Amino acid sequence: MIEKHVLHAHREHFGQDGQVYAAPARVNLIGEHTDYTGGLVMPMAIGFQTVAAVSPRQDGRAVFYSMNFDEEIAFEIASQGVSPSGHWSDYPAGVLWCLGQAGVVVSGFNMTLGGDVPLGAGLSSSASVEVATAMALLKHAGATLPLAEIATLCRRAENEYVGAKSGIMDQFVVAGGVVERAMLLDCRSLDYELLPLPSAVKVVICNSMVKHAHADGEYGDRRDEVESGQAVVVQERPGVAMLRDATVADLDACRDKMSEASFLRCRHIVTENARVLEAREALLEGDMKHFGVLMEKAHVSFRDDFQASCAEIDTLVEIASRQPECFGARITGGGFGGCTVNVVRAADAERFVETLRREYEAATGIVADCFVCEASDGALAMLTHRGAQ
Ligand code: GAF
Repeated sequence: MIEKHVLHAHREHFGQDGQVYAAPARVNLIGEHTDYTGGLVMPMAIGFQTVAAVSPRQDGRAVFYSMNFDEEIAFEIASQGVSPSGHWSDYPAGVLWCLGQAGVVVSGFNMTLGGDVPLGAGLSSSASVEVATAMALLKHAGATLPLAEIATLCRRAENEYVGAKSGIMDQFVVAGGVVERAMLLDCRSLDYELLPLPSAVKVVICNSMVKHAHADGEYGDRRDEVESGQAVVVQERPGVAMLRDATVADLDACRDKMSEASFLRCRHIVTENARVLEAREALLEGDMKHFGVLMEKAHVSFRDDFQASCAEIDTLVEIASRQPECFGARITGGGFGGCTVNVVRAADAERFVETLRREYEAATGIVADCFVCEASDGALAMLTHRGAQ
């Protein structure tokens, strides 16, 4: 459906037929702010999509057209340097730049980008654009790359071109997610395991409608606090190469050598890595009650130690936790607004959404957007399935 829409827009805008490539959004079930210290995360791809339609042009130029912004940006591929402008086009242009850095020769093209991923909601609209662009440009260039390289390249575009200091979770699951599976990703080795999600539960995402400012400010501040705490533990504790290797006892032993903020942020991460492993066990045993308890603990740690929640999100989590059909609820994504993720009994998902929306509006005056989701294919699996049709 979205693909047809984007193909149509491509034809209207460029007067050419295009080839389409898609990438989903993602939600993280548990494992927040652990990715950039080599930790563990458990996200899944979800059914929102960015679609990139691409067709060749002969003059060596890159032309990106965004349906969302109804705007075009064009430049000579050969002259492209790192010149981010705080514009939507930084994301696809960053991917083009990284492909060039990786030695992939991309000739002139027209690209239309469209889709339905909610922007700024914490569902990774940026990784979705990056991965869709990478898939389209790789095909256009007649090149292929394995999952880990696609994810690394797209992360690099975000870190080095756009200037947002994110980890690798979003790009990895957006590229590599699989239908009906959550992904346990080790962000140090990039090894991953696909874990079946019971069909008796649904994942409900609820947008607090409080926007987070991802590329600037608070995410970067938290990351700086974490990294300075990590530097202390690595220096002080033998065998600790990254925060991933540290225990709470290691942190306690270094507490007076770091700021209180760094100590608390690092404690969140160390305990969160342990919760992800426990959540894996719970999923494998089909014990959603235990999974839900871990989600609730993760939220408390995010709120109190990481201090990156906000009043509206806490209200959503508190309302959700009171509902008998809800196994667990927590903030998801970078923090400071955005969405909550809720694991609920499938049969009662719609009722859960109604209650959550009604009570949230009564408490805050804000009407939340809620989505009942299933784990979807990532960009690579979508391509494989399309090829097989
Ligand atoms: C954002 C980042 F992009 C991810 O890399 C990750 O750090 C996440 O916030 C927090 O877990 O989505």
